[in-house]
Amino acid sequence: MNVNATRFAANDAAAVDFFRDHGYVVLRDVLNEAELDRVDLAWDTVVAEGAAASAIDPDTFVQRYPQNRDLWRKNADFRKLLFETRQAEVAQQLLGTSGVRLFHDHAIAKPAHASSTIPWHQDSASWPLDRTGLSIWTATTDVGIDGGCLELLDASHLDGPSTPQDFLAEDPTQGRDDDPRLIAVPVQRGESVLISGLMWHRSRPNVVSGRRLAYLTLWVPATVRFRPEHASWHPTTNHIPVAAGERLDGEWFPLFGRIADADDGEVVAFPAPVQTGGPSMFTASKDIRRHITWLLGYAPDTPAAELSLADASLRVRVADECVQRQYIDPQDHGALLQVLEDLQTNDDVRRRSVARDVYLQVPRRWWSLAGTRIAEDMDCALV
Ligand SMILES: O=C(O)CCC(=O)C(=O)O
Repeated sequence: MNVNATRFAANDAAAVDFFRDHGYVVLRDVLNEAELDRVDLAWDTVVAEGAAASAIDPDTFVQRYPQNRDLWRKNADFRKLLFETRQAEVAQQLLGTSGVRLFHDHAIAKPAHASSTIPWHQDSASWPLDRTGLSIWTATTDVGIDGGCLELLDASHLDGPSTPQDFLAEDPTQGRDDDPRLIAVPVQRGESVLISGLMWHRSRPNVVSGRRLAYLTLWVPATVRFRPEHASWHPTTNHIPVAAGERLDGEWFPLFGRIADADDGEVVAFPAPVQTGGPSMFTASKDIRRHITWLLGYAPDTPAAELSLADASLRVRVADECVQRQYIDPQDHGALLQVLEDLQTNDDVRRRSVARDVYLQVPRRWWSLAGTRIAEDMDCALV
């Protein structure tokens, strides 16, 4: 595999050319030592609060919910990292615009020997926006090739927008591994990887040591417009106060610099996700609810609150019914109950802490234990 060996100082003008040509660039000192320490401390606080809110121990919380979003909205240190560092200025410089908006921030941990693969994807395929932008990815430790570093397809931003990737539908080990453009981007603490929203990238598990914490801020040109049909499933859509087609605005998307009509650059349009009929990350929660509604014989329009998995007796009814209809072996009754409880916890953690089971481990277990067979029978019954 090719390994990146090119890095620039954050204020080096040559970085702009490299970014334009390659779709990524590694920069030193976007965040200084004190700011990196602040990321680590703030992350520990956010994790401790999220774990306590859902009565989970912090290590388990990070393993199950390695991605945590909207950090600057819930933590004063992450707020400082957004407003008092050079991240916005660097984003603006690389995008070549008079201003940028934050789309959102987040962090992804890959604890040693307890993480998985984030499959190949282009970030801006899941942004409900009409322009691409860039992400600033900063790890707070050295991250080597086996430590869960970013892997990219060099210059693949020039391929343009592709169909949004469905992490539940695709085998994460497949895809683009044979592409000769594949390049690993190991980093040292204090280096940031900036990637175009159109860049194909992934990260594999951290199989060495440490917790591999990456802090990310996602930036878009200040002229960007809301395009809901592009990716209406993205959770930030709920925070966008403007109408479709209008310029992005609102307190969730702070503006740095200014909006200049002259910056109205190239519009990107992504095709809609492909529906394969199998499990899909775009519809997983709704699909699982439909499975349960059908399985228990409720009307399709039954309000979600009446079929809440927070109700332990409902979970038992689902598992009993699956045994009864021979969707599962009786010996898997306990495993299915655990999946149902974990689905409920995922939902609880997402609502309380905006943290996510980024590898979709629990929905995968639902489909492999019972969901696939329920869906098949449901489809036959509905024909
Ligand atoms: O941090 C990682 O492991 C992957 C990040 C990534 O793929 C993303 O945020 O789009």
